[in-house]
Amino acid sequence: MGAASGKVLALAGGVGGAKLALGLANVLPPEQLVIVVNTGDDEEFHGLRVSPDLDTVMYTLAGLANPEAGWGLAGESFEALKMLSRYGAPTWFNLGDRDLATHIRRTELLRQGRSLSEATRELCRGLGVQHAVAPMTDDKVRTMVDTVEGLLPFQEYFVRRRCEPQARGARFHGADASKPSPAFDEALGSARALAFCPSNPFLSIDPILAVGGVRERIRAFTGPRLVVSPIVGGEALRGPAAKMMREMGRPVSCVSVAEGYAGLCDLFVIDQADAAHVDEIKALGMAPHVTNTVMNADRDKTALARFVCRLLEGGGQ
Ligand code: FO1
Repeated sequence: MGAASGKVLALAGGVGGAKLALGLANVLPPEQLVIVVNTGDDEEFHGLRVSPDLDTVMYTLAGLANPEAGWGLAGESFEALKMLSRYGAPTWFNLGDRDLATHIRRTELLRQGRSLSEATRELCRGLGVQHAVAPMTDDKVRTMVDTVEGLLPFQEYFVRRRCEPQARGARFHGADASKPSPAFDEALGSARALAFCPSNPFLSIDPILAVGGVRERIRAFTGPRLVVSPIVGGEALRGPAAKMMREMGRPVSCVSVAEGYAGLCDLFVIDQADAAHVDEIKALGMAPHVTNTVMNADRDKTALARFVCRLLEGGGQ
């Protein structure tokens, strides 16, 4: 990334986040990038600690992710799950045979007293991931989706109920008492730039912002702060972001996303399909930048990451 020094702090959750994280890892050397990941989706299944967004980022950076699903491992089998089902265990959350090894190892490390940050470092080492991947916090924060049926734990809403219950918002249990992980804390103090990946703002980014002190520190962050909109042409590329916006009575557009980032973002990247919205984004006090943000192929991820890095270097477009 030219002569720029210092790290870019990327905030990510879910599949869209992992895609841009991979692009950034293709463009920036390990000493210039730290990827901080949402852990509000974490859950315990069969006595094992599962950290879906951390795993999605790790597997994506390791080149092991299932490209169709976006989560889990490519070429996965589910024999252990079938066996669990024979024993009457609930199997609505699809844990693959090889994926289970990740959760077994993480759980063992946590039981030995290691932090989630340390466990993640060890898992990344095993997978050959060279860029720093860290949880948002080592404390327990759990996303609860506020639905017309009441509060639902994130995976219950997302996987078991397929995002069907009408949502009114989300709460992040434990967030008030939580603190940023050591890598996040350090990056908030020393990174030269900050990028919000195109992740669901309510379910993937808000939990990161809810960690103790994080929102205030990002408000006060002195380097450039950039957001890539996860809403393209009035729809979410995947996941329930657009459905949730509708249910919460907000227009489904990149402008609604931008409104949520007021005071936290200087540069707002939107897709060509949304070029008509640049003036509304300017009116929110952010500099709009238009490019292709749809990341199907690896070259799209790298191209978007290059665009982001140029903006963060002050090169503009
Ligand atoms: N998502 C699903 O839609 N169905 C699943 O059965 C499922 C299993 C799963 C197992 C391991 C893992 O790391 C992720 C998994 N996910 C599954 C994805 C995950 O629930 C969501 O993608 C994230 O939490 C949202 O960002």
